[in-house]
Amino acid sequence: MRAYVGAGSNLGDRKAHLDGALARLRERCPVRSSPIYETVPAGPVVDQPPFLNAVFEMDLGENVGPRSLLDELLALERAAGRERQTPQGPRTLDLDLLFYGDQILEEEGLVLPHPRLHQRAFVLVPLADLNPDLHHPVMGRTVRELLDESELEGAVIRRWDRMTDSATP
Ligand code: PH2
Ligand code: MG
Ligand code: MG
Repeated sequence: MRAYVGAGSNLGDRKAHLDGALARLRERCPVRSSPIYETVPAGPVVDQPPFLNAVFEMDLGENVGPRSLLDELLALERAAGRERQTPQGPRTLDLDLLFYGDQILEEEGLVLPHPRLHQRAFVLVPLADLNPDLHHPVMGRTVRELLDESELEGAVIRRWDRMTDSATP
């Protein structure tokens, strides 16, 4: 079972927050990371610092279930000192479950695939680095097609970590 996680940070040591989350996730299963990008804040809160964003591809092996994976992600956010104040506002660490296999789900607090991912360059660009042929089961498009066809927010400013070996597990 494969899951994709969108990671973002725009408070404190942004790179350390992403690296820390990746290290913790790798304690449970193999994880591939996209490159890290610096991105323009998207959404209603315009006046906030730029984000670092990446996407993680988790090879879960067993089917732990999307709810239990989400709980683990939220625990990592809390461990990074995340405080929930302004919705879509600044945060030390944001870990969004983007895809859980090809499951489609609409529950309280958990919608799969993530309901805004197809509008966000800061998700689609790193996702395309990992798997451009990944199929979005609701949009009926691959990640590459979504990236090429859609009007996107959250533009990528630059690659942040050209020097690291982030594509290897
Ligand atoms: N996350 C948000 C709102 N806006 N913008 C960028 N560039 N990157 C994010 O991760 C992000 C955002 C809410 O989670
Ligand atoms: Mg988010
Ligand atoms: Mg979130």
